[in-house]
Amino acid sequence: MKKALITGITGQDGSYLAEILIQKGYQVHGMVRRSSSFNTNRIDHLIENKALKDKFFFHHGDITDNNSIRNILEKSNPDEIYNLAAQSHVRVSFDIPDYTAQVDALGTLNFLEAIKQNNKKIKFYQASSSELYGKIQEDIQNENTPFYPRSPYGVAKLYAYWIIKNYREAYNIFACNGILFNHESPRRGETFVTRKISKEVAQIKNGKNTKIILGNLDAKRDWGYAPEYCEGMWQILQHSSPDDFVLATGKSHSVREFVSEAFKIIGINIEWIGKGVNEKGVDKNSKKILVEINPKYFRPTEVDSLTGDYSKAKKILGWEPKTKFSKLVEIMVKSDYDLITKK
Ligand code: NAP
Ligand code: F7E
Repeated sequence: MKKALITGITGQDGSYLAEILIQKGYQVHGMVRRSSSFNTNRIDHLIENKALKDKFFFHHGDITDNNSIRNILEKSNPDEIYNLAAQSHVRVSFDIPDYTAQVDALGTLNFLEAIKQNNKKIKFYQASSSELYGKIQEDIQNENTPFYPRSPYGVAKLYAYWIIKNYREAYNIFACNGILFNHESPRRGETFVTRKISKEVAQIKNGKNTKIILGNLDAKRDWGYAPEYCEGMWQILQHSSPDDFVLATGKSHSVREFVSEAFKIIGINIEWIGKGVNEKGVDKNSKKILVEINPKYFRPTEVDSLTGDYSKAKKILGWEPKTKFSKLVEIMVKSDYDLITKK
């Protein structure tokens, strides 16, 4: 039975990847931070499932702590490691740049060193990001597009990207970068823009909220559906040689479009009036103001627009995104509405 170790297993991607690998017959080990409060809600169904007694294990640890990395490698003896752990919030990385670098950059190095010293046969997946492209140098970004990160998060992930390549070339380690564009789901953290919108639109429908306050509505992202991207992570490690791959949908939409689409799901048509920080989203029928801007959500340096070219992943791995933008928004709004109404 193959064994996989997932860091960041309590996060959006970690939880989907754990399900996918268990389904494929893996024994899955997860690294979980011992924090002040339990944060395992995305994997509780796996922890509590008695049928997974010999298939799913979690271990306390932190990727900034070399002792815990050593312990977890000894206990789990993995064939594959998926390094998904990160301080993953771009806006927050401006407030805690040092911490973000410790986790997102050096955390990756810690694992590579442990592999180099203990077992060079372990395959390693690194959660690289479209944030590497930042201030884009080409309209559509692929594996050859030059990077220009625009946040401490992006810069930390750039270190991780290059250290993966360096350990691959210097020590022949099977280490790969998945350069993933934004991917979302009902399990997305609630402070990322898509989930913030889907949750608050569902609350408005249910009468529990009256308005959504957002930052930059012009930002454009290439949004895909997270479970499909987690399947892609596995495919990247099954390829015959280690390599780097972009996973994306090839289509981008603005935050404003995401808002309009989300309100459509609950039967509201949004009309946009005003400009800049005074722009407002208004219900076309009732004329109620439903969306406003607060500059506190702006970033010191913004990534204006991202669109990925996934043709290499399609050609070599046979990977393709399936869920379209409007379906993704529908899945998220309906799931948040169900969550609220079931409470
Ligand atoms: P997420 O939901 O924020 O999950 C991040 C995970 O990392 C959580 O499980 C968190 O644990 C864990 N973590 C944070 N610091 C840690 C540390 N020092 N030691 C061990 N674990 C730590 O992120 P996601 O959306 O699933 O993304 C997964 C990975 O892909 C991240 O590396 C992210 O940067 C990257 N990425 C994401 C996207 C995207 O669109 N989602 C796109 C490209 C790349 P706690 O539960 O204890 O906080
Ligand atoms: O912002 C704008 C904001 O925080 C998207 C992470 O998973 O994907 C994610 O990073 C856009 C930005 O994601 C609000 O300014 C407007 O332009 O949802 P986000 P992100 O920064 O793209 C990449 C690929 C990762 O690797 C990261 O780990 O939306 N925006 N108003 C807002 N953003 C937030 N969060 N909140 C707002 O109110």
